[in-house]
Amino acid sequence: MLDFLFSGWGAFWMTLFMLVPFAAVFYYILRRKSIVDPTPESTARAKISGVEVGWLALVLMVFAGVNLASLKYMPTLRTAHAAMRTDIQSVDLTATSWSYDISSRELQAGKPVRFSGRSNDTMHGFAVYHPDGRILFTMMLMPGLKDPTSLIHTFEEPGTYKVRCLEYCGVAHHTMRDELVVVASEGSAKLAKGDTP
Ligand SMILES: [Cu+2]
Repeated sequence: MLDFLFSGWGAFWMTLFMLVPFAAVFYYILRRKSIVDPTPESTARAKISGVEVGWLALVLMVFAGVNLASLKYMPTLRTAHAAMRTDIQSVDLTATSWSYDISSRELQAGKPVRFSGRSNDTMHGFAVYHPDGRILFTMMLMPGLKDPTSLIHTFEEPGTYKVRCLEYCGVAHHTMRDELVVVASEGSAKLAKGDTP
């Protein structure tokens, strides 16, 4: 069931479903004012402004609350935190039609990786997929930039992560693939063997 919600059609039906309450309220007001009682509104002005202020306050509170609660999920903040760590791994990559030159294809889980990418000829992408098929992130590599495009990501689990180009770059674009192998970090490997940390 949950898997369906994360598919394209799932998202489509969920969006439609979320519009149902709005449609119902809209219909209710329309019907009340055009069929049940078409006379001018009898509610006192003062009462309406009180309701409006309360409503506005509620909306602002929800807005501020949701934003504050979701701050920690912002990629920029995660990146800033990861960039401060001293055990960061660096990977330089260069895209040339239709392959990648990657400085290291073996990475450790649990330690941030800074990907710095360039393109030698045209626009390329560098998208990394979790072994279960989820896309983790994608980078857009533009040719002719002075500095590399960079992004920091921390792999949580060991496994083979597929890389694909997600920017159309010519006739062999679909063959532009690679792989990264994420291994358990030295620290976690010790723990797995049952040693004390
Ligand atoms: Cu491509």
